Amino acid sequence: MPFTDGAPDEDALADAGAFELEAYGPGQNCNATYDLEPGTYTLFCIVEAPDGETHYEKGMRGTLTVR
Ligand SMILES: [Cu+2]
Repeated sequence: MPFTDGAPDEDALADAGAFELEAYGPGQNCNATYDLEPGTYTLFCIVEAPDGETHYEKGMRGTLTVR
């Protein structure tokens, strides 16, 4: 994962083809549609919590498989 000392390495993310989704608040649902090629995608949140850790570090991440 392109993180350095907990902070996202935005250049490495861009080089890896990362793109940003709209932010959603607690309890909200994502109703957007994305045109993705089949494959495995890593989802993670880089919002920084009040304690300085990113949500990624707190476990806000997952995998999406498009078939
Ligand atoms: Cu988050």
